[in-house]
Amino acid sequence: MDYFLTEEQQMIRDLARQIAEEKIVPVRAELDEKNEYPWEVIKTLAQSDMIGLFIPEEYGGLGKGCLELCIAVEELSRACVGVSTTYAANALGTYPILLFGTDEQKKKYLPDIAAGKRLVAFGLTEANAGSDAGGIQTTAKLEGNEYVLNGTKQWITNGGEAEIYTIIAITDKAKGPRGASAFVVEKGTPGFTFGKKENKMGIRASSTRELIFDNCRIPKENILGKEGMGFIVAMKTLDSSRTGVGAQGLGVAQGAYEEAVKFARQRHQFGHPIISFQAIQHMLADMAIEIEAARALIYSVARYVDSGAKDVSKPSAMAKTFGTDVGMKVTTNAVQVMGGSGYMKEYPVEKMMRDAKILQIYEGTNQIQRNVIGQEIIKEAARNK
Ligand code: COS
Repeated sequence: MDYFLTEEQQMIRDLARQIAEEKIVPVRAELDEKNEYPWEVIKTLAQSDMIGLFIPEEYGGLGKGCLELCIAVEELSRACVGVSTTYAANALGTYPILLFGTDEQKKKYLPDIAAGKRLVAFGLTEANAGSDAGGIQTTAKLEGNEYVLNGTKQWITNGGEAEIYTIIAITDKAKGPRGASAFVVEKGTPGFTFGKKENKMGIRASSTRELIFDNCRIPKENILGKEGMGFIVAMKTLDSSRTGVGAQGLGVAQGAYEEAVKFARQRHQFGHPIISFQAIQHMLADMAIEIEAARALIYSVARYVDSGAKDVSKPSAMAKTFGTDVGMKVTTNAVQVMGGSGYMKEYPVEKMMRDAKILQIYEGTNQIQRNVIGQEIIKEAARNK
């Protein structure tokens, strides 16, 4: 299929693929086994200007949009979702600054982020606030010229490794979700520490930690947007990033499919390569259809986002849900095509299947995405009545 990518978009895809093949594929199993953060890959991505892909040129980035970011994420995910999570979570953490930061805040943080000098993490989730993002309990109280943060964020990607954290905290308890605000907190600020690194089923190259705020004082200028806008900052951030999660599902599906095809050509049973059997061909055909459908949807949504469309909640939730459901289905079927070999760590598909699972869970479970889509359907129906 030809998606009519521009020459520049093709160059981004080729560069991301080259980095994935040369720098990620050789080390992915070891990073997974050792639960090790991919600093070497991050350095390469930074040197190749890939980290600043989506950051405007005036702040040192390449000024590209959602489609280019999705293409890069897809290629990295084709090799390793642990690495692509690290890369994509950096964009997730940056969106609150990009979307809601003042020019001063952007000048302060974005050039270092674009250069890959300082990584970013997004802190919304808490022990008692996962799907119910409005239920966060971390507080930020204004005292003189400072906000004082107290509370614990859970399961934060890039936690501990990132230097810059965009944090959602409650400034006015009485107002519920409308009493939330967004802040930038820098690593090293007194009162800000990290919990243990989580031991996960998949995406083990990425780090996931608690962020602990114990009377952590930050300058009041670190607020993003105004007091009370935190929930909207979080929702708009997730609207911006979810298409990229769909691209992770697409990439891991593509990687697993290629492994399954390669294996099915080599593996002989009953005197023939197993790819000659209709049972296998039908499985591969379904995988190919699902991958192409996911790519068509994700690229279209990304182009829609890049058109400057105002409300992208529904399409980005669709791209996230479909892309990641395809990721899970195709990786599972790749293991099935490869049988016992697919289940062994000698082949990459068992890791791909473990990695794919989180994509249906993080940045809003696929059930929450369907709720978001459902709410939009209700609104559209009311408008068209
Ligand atoms: N853009 C702008 N505004 C939005 C919005 C969006 N995408 N989504 C919701 N809002 C607004 C609503 O319009 C509403 O505004 P008003 O109070 O003015 O009416 C407000 O935010 C609250 O919205 P809602 O009532 O829908 O909030 P809920 O508490 O019911 O939660 C869901 C909505 C479930 C969609 C939200 O909590 C969510 O996305 N949860 C998943 C969180 C997540 O992705 N976590 C992953 C961790 S981050 S990696």
